[in-house]
Amino acid sequence: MTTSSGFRLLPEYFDRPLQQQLVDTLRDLLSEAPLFQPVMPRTGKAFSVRMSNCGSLGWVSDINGYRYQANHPVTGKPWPQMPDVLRDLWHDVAPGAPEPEACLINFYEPGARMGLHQDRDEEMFEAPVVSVSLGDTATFRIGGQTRKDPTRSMRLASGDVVVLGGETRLAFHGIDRVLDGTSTLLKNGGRINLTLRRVTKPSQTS
Ligand code: MD3
Ligand code: FE
Repeated sequence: MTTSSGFRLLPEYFDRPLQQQLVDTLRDLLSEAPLFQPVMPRTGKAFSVRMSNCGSLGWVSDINGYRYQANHPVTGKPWPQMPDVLRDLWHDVAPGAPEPEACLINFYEPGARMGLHQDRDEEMFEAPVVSVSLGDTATFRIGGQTRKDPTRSMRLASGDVVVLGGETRLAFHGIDRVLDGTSTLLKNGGRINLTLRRVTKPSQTS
């Protein structure tokens, strides 16, 4: 098992027709596994982002904490399968990494944001996180491994893929804002972000 290779931005990895196909695929998927409203552990304060997942595991946040689980928190059903187009992306940009288990689907309405945080609910950090942006452009902020490290800002546009491996895997990051009217992909505006992850340590074989 290999991996790592810091931060990679692949601008417009998906061209417009493929973005449209992805949105169509996501529409079907979200009818099976509807967006839910996550809340912060302890405080119960709602996120401004709504979420769903596909793959064998999904990330959820509720009053009790953050965790990965096999079932949708509202319907109780298993998450839908990860579409082939996302598996193919993973194999292309994370060759040699164990198979992805979770794809978190974040939906940002105009005005939604995501505060600076680290992603550390997974059991392994050797595999990268792979992100796909669809719809309106977002201002993305990324810093270092501690909250006080300096941050830089960049734009993520529709079709862009980001691969976060190596030391950037544990970097603080967030979405400052979604820029209204910057894409025509989603009829009612807003932004979708997909994050593909390996959650569990692969079992030793051979
Ligand atoms: C940098 N999502 O779901 S994607 C998240 O656009 C999340 O919805 C943002 O942060 C979004 O946890 C950012 C780009 C991204 C994803 C994972 C990272 C950047 C990352 C993990 C480590 C460092
Ligand atoms: Fe994150």
